Amino acid sequence: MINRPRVRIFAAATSAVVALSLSASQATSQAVSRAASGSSSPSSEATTTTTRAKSAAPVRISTNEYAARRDSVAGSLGGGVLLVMGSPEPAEDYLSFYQNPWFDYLTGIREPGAALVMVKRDGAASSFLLVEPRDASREVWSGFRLGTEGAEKLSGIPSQLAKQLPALLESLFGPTDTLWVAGAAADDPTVASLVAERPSLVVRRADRAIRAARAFKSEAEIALIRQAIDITVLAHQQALRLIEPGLNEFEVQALIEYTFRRNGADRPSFASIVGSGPNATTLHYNANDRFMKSGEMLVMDIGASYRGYAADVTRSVPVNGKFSPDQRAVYTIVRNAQKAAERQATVGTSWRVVSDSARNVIAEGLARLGLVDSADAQYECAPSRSCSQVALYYMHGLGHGIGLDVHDPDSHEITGALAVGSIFTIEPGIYVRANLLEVIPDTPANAGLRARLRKTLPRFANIGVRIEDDYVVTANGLEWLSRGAPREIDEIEAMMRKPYTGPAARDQSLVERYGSGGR
Ligand SMILES: [Mn+2]
Repeated sequence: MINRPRVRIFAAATSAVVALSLSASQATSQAVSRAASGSSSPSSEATTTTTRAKSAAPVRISTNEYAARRDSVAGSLGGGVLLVMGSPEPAEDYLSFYQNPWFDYLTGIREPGAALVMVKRDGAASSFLLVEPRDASREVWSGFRLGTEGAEKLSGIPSQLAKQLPALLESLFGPTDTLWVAGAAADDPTVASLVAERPSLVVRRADRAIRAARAFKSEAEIALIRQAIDITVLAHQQALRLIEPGLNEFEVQALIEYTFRRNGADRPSFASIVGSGPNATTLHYNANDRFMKSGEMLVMDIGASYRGYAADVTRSVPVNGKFSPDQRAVYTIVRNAQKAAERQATVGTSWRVVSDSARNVIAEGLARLGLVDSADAQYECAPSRSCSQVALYYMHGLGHGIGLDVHDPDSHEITGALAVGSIFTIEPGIYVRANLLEVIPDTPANAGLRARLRKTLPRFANIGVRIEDDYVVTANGLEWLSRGAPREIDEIEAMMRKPYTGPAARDQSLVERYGSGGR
């Protein structure tokens, strides 16, 4: 899944946030070092495989870890009252409930209608959890609720009934006070009415403080992301065996999402992208309802969510199982771009350096194919404005952090450089739109380029390639987490030659991670 290019959120991080980042970074670094020095033997070379035992025991995030997260956030906020609303009961009975990551991150409570209140005075913070009551007759419809007792036991936070929220806040506010809110809470009706009643209340967003804490993943979080990735890799392996000309994209999507859920994933962590032919060149295509043909490329950008944590892995393959010379040429450039980024992605490297290394490979490759005039050639993209020709084919960022959100903050966004525990995607791509000439304004300045492309484009039209893998930075280098999904041309072709003989056998090592249900 691709991030739209956007302004860096953390460019103006406060010194308090940076201080938190450094201490959290050190903690994560120690945690990962411990993990690395355990039973597995990490390789000395970046991106080569390491042996890691599949952990059979279900991973749980401890109440202590949730408490530490709240402490981190409190530490970087000024005094006042923080209100983080959980997601409400879905408006329609038939929609499944999904807890918003802001609230989930701080409490681990995954039921509707809950809220977290934290009050910070003179540097000390305390928390209150508010939940829906136990109500046997309502539970006939909605299922069991934790109630205050269950919520307190699960979260370690003193709990009361959700209806007491206004009274609780009233008792906590001073004559003039700051209300910190996060996520969608700023336009929440509860917040709006609080502000209406207390004009002296200063409302400030806590998003940055919470995202800064979320950027540094704990050992348990990394373990959960690994499991989401393992399930996603299985789905890619299954899909490669199934794909053949004449299938519909939704048949491939169905097998992918079946594989997710069957192996304990909560849901896809974003709308699965299964795009063939021209759809391979549409970045956020997810209608997934086209019949695919021999000679076309198919892009599968998919990710399982496991206990709330996201994976994000993309494979691009020829529908008929054999790369054509032109498909091979484009694929090889993208793969080489990814390799260049992998070589750069080590502790202390800025993301800009990693990103530029991949972009340079793509730029030089596009020039060799004749799709751009040169690696740094420009064209007139708007009246008296020039843009890079490379961006006609590679128009998104190199990658992003993964976590509770598929586009999660990562520590490099806070500190500017990769650190031990950074967990993220690297996903270069090249997309040759058949109608590219409609994107390039028909101006005198562009006449030469347009004439040249009229000749070159047809060969490459509708070839879309994105290769996306997931990685974590360890003290020993970069670990490639999604390595089970075939990625080199010969590996892909070999896997696609295998017949599809029905769903894979039950994977006991994945099943053992289910645990005894829920959290
Ligand atoms: Mn992605």
